Amino acid sequence: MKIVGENLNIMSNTIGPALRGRDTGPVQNMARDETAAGIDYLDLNIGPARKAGDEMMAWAVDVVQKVTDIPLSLDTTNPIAMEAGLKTYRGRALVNSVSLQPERLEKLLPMVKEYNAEMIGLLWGVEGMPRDANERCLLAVDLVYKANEMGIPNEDIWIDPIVTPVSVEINQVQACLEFMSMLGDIAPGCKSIIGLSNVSNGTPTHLRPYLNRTYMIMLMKYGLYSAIADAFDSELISIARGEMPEIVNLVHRVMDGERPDMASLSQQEAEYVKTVRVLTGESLYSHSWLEV
Ligand code: THG
Repeated sequence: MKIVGENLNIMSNTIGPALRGRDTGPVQNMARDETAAGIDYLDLNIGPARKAGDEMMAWAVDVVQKVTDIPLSLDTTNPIAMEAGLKTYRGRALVNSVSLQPERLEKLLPMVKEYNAEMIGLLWGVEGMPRDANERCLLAVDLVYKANEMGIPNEDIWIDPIVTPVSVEINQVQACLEFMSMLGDIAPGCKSIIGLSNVSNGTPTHLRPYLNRTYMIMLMKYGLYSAIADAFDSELISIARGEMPEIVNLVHRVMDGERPDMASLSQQEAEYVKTVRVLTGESLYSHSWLEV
């Protein structure tokens, strides 16, 4: 599995001011540290960037590509900033992201083609957030068709079903799992990607990695290709690299209905099992789910 490092983002307390103040040091240090952590892509997230977004993105791409060779995912909702980033970047970018709103499609699909980029197809429709797996399928088919019409092949499209916090709506957490199990049939050859940390938004910081790691393993059962995730969660990176097959296997067995004897498990195994039960909806989410 591929990990796209999420840490270079404008919401961060150190990176936000550095991006706005064009302060090279913190931005390049973060790019170096994420690269050293072993990620596969680096998400460069400047947000909506309404004010001079094009200058900010061009500057950020320039300073980041001086210190790392890993491919960049350009993350902004501002199409002018996106184009400035594509112009500046020497590599093959991942455009993050193209949703189904007509004005975004019209601007971004030709850009993906012109700059020979790859794209994240975000399943956000004209009416907003899809409500279940079926609505996600309809949006995915529509988006892939429109990208194909523009000459963008399935292999260059990474579908993002939009992950939402477990503390908000457990049905949406399951809808993404169900959608992932159908994606191969409805859009053969397309890749998949999720914003993994979204699932633990609103959860106490020290508990977030449990939800993130377990949900990634659950999605891997259905062939998840990549996740935008915390580059500094070393256990998560190990899982993505296939270095923790026993834990992956345990999570998948519990998803299939196996009920292991909790007393026979290590603490680590027990934590994964409890977390699967929260994410399948079998146990109710509360901040103390690991203790019960
Ligand atoms: N899909 C796609 N792109 C995305 C998302 C997605 N880009 C943005 C986001 N979602 C993924 N990136 C992040 C980045 C940081 C966090 C969550 C998702 C995060 N940060 C901590 C916080 O806010 O508490 C810490 C911030 C910090 O670094 O200080 O949770 O879904 N295509």
